[in-house]
Amino acid sequence: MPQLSARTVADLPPARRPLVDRTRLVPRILHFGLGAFHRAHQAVYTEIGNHATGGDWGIVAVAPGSADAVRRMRAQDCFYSVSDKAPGALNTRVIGSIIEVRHAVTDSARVQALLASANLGVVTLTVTEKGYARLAATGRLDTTDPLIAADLARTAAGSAGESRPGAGQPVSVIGHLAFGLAQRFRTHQVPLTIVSADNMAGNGPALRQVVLDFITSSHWADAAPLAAWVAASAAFPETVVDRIVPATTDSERAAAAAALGLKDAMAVAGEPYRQWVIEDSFATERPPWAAAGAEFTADVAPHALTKLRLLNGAHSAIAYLGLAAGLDTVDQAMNTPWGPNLVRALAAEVSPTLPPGGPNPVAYADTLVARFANPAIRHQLRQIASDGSLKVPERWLAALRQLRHTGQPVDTLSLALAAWAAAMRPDGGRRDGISDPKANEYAAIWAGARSLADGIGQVLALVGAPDLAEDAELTARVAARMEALAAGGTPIPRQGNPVNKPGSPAKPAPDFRVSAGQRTAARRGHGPAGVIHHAPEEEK
Ligand code: CS2
Repeated sequence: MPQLSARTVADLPPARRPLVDRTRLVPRILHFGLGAFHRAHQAVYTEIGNHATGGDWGIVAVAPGSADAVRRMRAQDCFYSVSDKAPGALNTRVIGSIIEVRHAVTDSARVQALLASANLGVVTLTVTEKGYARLAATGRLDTTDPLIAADLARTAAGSAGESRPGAGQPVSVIGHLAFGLAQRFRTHQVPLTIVSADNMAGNGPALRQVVLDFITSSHWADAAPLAAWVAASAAFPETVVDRIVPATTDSERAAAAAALGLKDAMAVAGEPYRQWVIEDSFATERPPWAAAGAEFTADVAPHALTKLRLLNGAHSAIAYLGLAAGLDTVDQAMNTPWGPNLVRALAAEVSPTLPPGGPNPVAYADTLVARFANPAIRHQLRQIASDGSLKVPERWLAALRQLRHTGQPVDTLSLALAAWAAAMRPDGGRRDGISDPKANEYAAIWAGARSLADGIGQVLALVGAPDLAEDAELTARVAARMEALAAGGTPIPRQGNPVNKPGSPAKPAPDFRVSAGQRTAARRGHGPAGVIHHAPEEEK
């Protein structure tokens, strides 16, 4: 079978071909993170927006980690397909909005040249929480992170506050942004808009902070005026992105090939749903994303916190509880009695922490139940369970802190924390395939913990929540949940669950335990869960 490429794409039927003629696009967006999520989200918005408006916004996508995706994209002239997977229906189309791919390390000079170019107005990022190199406790830049430390050392290469060409090009994402902004400041001073599309509360301000921290920690003689210019002239809008796009499986690549009649090593598949809410605070012209359905708004926080605490929060809870129950994918968990109940119980529990102006939490949870149950999407629990040390604080701990301050119930979050803490123990059972930058620290904690509650406290302190670590009632409660889980089951909390009408006697909650029969039923009709062929991509 021939491979997807500039030559073969021309022979596809119109319904499978890109919407936009690639030759009219120019590099106007630089994107960090070449993972499945970007390819199925921002690249699609850009494609549809260009089509709707006649725009010429081309994306240069930079892979921060492995160069493997760069090679595979280049082999097919940067074309790849996106399959929308509704239950029982598959729609596959080639996307052409990525016009060039680069590797952050080996193509650093080209990435810097683009960042310095006055024609480039927008930078976007999907580099996962890890890519920001933030300190867990403060959110400030971790200047001891090896990539950051090396890039900071490179700022000493030029004596007069300049990064001489070739004297030391940056390799980290934050280093690239700071070096690029420095070049703009020292030349034309055209502003730049830098858009984080990662799952962090206040992702725009968080990014702004680490970029400014890099500049003020640099050896550049002009660091102070540069920082002042960045603070005044660069925009870091907050955004919330949403689309469930698991790592592509071999069977999804095969389905894409069958639909196209062409091999596509970079095929992605996701749910049909997509959403993008963007703070309307650009320093430069906006790409035509609104024409593709993105919503520009003054206040993103209610949307962002709802998505983070309900969707991502439920995802992580399902991941750790589902793995403990012997399941593999999110839709399997939604096929158990406890899956939908967990989503609704969590939504009810955290809803008091959400600012007004966002979606209705009960309706939102109902939508989540349907999205998570999509049998065409086999989202591996292990993928979601990875990097919990960075995800859990964003998804659960901020809400937990608020609820503890106001003395409100935290039963569901306690259960979720117990499943997470248990999964991070060296004897945590089905841990294979779960990666976490703090894995060694977890192992050391559990090797020396005096008790379960002590271990939980240490884990909470490790991920930046020393206040919660000192909450003895909380750690005791989580420890009790861990014991119940180890004993084979614990109920999903009933309290606050919207399935129980106010005033009516609480319905008995389904038992969390999943019997072998239920597990078989949950998996029925799915066949093997799908093999992740390539190592999970570093970028989401
Ligand atoms: C997931 C997210 O992998 C994960 O941790 O929770 O990637 C989730 O699928 C997306 O944020 C949905 O928009």
